Amino acid sequence: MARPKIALIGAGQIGGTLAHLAARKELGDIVLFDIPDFEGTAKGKALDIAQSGPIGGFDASITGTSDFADLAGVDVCIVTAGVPRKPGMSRDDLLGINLKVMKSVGEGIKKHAPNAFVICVTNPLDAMVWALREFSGLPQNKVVGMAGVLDAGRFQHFLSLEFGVSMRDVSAFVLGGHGDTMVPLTRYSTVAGIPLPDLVAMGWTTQEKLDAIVQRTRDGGAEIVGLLKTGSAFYAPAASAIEMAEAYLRDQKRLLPCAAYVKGAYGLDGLYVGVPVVIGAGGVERVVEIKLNADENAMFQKSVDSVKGLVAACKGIDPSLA
Ligand code: A3D
Repeated sequence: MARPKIALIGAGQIGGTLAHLAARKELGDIVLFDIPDFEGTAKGKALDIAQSGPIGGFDASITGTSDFADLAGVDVCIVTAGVPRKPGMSRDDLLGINLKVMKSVGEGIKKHAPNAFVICVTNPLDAMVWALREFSGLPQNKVVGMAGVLDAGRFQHFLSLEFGVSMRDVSAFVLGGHGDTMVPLTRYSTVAGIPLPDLVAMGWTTQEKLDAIVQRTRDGGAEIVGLLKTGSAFYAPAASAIEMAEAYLRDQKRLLPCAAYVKGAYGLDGLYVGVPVVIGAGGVERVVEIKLNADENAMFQKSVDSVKGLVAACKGIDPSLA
């Protein structure tokens, strides 16, 4: 059987890290794609990673290109093409420029990789994954956005610091859009199965500290943008997208928070937003609808409204989406 083929659209900070992680995990052969001006970057990173194979003990074909035709036969496509934030910018400030990028990439995928499972990472995430799906015309269950795995990872990390326990024993649950309105769900987040509200009652932390951790999670991306000054986070975003790609390629049936197309569940009538989903060989195989209490539902609805606003803005910019 042929090895899976993975295309990474955008050979920047996340794209390069994705290529390295995918190669180290031997997920398949890798094509790193960028625009013609950055074809050298794609080819250079591909060559550099390939040369680390004999040292790191992995084997994969890794090539760089700016030709969409090289996407033929791709099984998984991870899209990071576009521009990242600079200090002081919100993710939503990227909308106009990255929408044009989604159009070019979506049309390329439609023509050359129509059978791929597509994971979008480009911001503002929930609107860009919707636009990418529209431009590519792929089935909704084959196009998904990465945000929740990263947001949950950030939440888990901060919780493990607060409790002084291994990150492995912390499980976190987030819902909603990727942005200031994301909804970290403390009730469904646990340390070795003990829900966070119980840990507050047990005196492991206080509600105030927990609230501060929730806020730091929401601001997790901005904290890193402020430190880096020249771009945004890329190691953890890449690791998160690889986890989703692996779930699909290895039919793992992982239950992961992703920006998925929701129609019917959560009272939504066709919107990409962060919800728990099962990812396996069928792509997004199931949207998991959990019961929300009144407070959680209010936060989720706020997030949904903000995503709807961004989708409307996309339609305003590009009439072909209306
Ligand atoms: P960066 O290092 O600038 O890489 C982006 C690459 O995309 C560059 O190499 C560009 O040349 C390339 N590019 C631009 N236009 C096109 C095009 N039309 N076709 C193909 N390639 C193109 O950015 P990055 O890797 O740090 O971030 C990439 C994106 O991910 C940005 O939009 C970030 O905001 C976003 N991001 C999302 C998250 C989420 O959790 C959702 C986290 C971190 C970053």
